[in-house]
Amino acid sequence: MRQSKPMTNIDSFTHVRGESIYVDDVNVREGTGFGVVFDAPKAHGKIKHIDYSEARALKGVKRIFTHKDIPGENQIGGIIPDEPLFAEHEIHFWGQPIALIVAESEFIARQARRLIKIEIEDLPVITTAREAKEKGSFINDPRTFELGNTNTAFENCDYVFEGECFSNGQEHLYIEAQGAYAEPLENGNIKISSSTQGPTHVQKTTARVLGLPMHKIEVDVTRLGGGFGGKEDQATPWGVMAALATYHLGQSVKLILNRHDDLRMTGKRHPYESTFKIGLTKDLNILAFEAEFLQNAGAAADLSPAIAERTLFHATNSYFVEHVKTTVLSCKTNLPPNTAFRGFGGPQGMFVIESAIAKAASEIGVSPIDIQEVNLLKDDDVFSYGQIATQVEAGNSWFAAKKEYDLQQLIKEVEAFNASNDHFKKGLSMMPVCFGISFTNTPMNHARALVHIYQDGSIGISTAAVEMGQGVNTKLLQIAAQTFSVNPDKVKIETTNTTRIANTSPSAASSTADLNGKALLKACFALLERLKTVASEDLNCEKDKISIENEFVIFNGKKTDLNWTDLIASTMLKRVSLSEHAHYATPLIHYDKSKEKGHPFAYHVYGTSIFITTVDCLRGTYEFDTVKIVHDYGQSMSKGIDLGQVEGGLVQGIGWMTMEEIAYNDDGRLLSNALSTYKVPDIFSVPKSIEVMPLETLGSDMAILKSKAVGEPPLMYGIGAYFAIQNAIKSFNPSYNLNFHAPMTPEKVLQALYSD
Ligand code: LUZ
Ligand code: MOS
Repeated sequence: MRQSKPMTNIDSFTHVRGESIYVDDVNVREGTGFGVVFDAPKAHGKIKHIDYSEARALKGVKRIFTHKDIPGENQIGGIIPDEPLFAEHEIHFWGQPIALIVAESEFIARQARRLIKIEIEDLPVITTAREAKEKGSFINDPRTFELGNTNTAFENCDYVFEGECFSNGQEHLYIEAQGAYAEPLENGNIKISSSTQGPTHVQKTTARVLGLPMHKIEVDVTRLGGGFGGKEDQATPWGVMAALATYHLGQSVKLILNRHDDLRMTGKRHPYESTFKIGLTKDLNILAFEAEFLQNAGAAADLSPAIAERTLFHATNSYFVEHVKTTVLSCKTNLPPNTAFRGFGGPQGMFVIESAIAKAASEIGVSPIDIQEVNLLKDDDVFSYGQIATQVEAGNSWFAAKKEYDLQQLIKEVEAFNASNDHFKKGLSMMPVCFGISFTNTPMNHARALVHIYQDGSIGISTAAVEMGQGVNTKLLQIAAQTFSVNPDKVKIETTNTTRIANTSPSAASSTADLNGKALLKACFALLERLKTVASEDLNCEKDKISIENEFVIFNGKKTDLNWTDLIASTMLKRVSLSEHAHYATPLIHYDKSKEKGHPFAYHVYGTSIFITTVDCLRGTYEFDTVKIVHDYGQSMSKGIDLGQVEGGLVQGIGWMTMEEIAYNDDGRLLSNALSTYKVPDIFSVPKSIEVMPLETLGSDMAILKSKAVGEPPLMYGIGAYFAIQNAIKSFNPSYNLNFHAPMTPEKVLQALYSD
């Protein structure tokens, strides 16, 4: 295989020129209707009456669709069927869709929305997970992972500490809001262009709501302006609504949410309220760990059960703990159904054990770093879910970070700074990360790829991978170009389309490049075999000494006269297929939910970050001087793209831990409902320096070209931000009582600086 030259992201050119196509850029047909969703103006209640008459009478309104217009099932719930597309008699969250107004323009549809009158009889509103637990309001049954016996283990501990922990939700804030465009095809077929991570989910749910077979619905995705999990399941309703209107009107319908509607109607990362108990021996070995996670699921299941599961999978992060008992409860509240968000419950789990370690360190009078280091996972250790750890890079990344970044020197500098500054204090923290790669739901771990070599030698590739800015299309293109050893400009990545690649898993779980890339690799190898057969016939030589390099056939190490274009033409003339559709399913993985044991992950990704922050102790503001990371890329196939994922994930994680504060009032209304009231990291709040050192490793055979999944793991480096700030506070105010209530906003920092 030809050595890869570093490739720039293939979307760079159209991105910077503003020529990239998103859903809102799809050419609309004449007569297209424009949709606006009418949503619940209360968080919980009975619908007494809705008067659509004035809205219907507005000039330019085509039609208003409600649950009564649904020919199939009014149901969009994936894991649990508990979520209607349109509310019927009750509403369960503020922003829940009740109707779709379709008009000649979006402006008219918005005007019509203001003319709808609704009467609601209020019902009690639950906004927090704890309150839901007290009232017995749950999505499903709790899950518990157990290893060893925590009861007896705590008795053998020299130290036992308990505490509480809260982490807030997080808005995805994809730059491109949710949206879809549906158009009628012949015979009642419908095509949906969707901004979704899961085209099959949109297709399947549309078929269910319309009462049609799946083959009548085609879903096409060019690219997304960001997803971050927010479009894994929650891109679906908008596609379904647009298709429903198209079904009735026989016309195209476009539905693009504006930012306010999107913020109000869609779910976010799950807030978690948790309690922990940690037991250590004198030599700081964590012998036992218990946690109860209360997940604020919102008003319907959505992906909450799967997210809850991943919390348990990551509850001990990068550490080996001999005795573990962790329980998660998905609590049903009157918030929009919370959903997938980069890390998928993993970050929420890891924040709790890091909090437990911080608390233990503070009580014992050691550095958290001492506890973290003693407990790092090693080869052959067992996770609480039964998987045996192999090719563990926890210690390697940790000690590499310590050595390469000279931790002792960094600590000295922080101490020296703090000794000589009264109003600014620095804080340092370390954060190891271990993240499991695979959908935790084993049956989802498969993918297909379709490769056409056209008769002129150019190549078209279809997979289930959805490009959402993460660079997966660049990786796929690179895989094909490298495998065939052709110039990358011979290869085109087609849109993601359910008629070319069916029954797909969403682009999620950091697994998109692995699953689709492996399927693509199989398809390319199959074609390459055929091409070599043809070449051996044409050159009259042995096939096993043939290779293709730089668009020429090589025989026995020597370049022949037969080039790629001629070889393809010859293959075509010989009536040998130039197309291949290949399937890949992750080998070895399995999981038994009845025992909560198995081997759910293909492999784990590891890494370690070091944070240094400076807190302004008059204002409570902070900046990050530096974040230094050692990251386990395996053998990175695309260094620029992978670095982009690490930097982006890190900053998103810092945002979650420090400044992004979602607020609902007691009535369940979103207060942080605009970008003026919800603060995300900008260029001024990113660390002054970010250094990322690749760990020298072999990578995993289960990773595409040994290049490990990189989408989600780096987000969890951001958890270090919380503890770095906390350490700075502690050096200003030694009587500060550690608490674990993220995000650590400047307001909270200020309170902590002057608390006693
Ligand atoms: N989505 C999903 C995910 O459906 N299952 C998963 O395990 C997962 N993990 C991370 C992110 N998205
Ligand atoms: Mo996901 S959180 O859509 O990988």
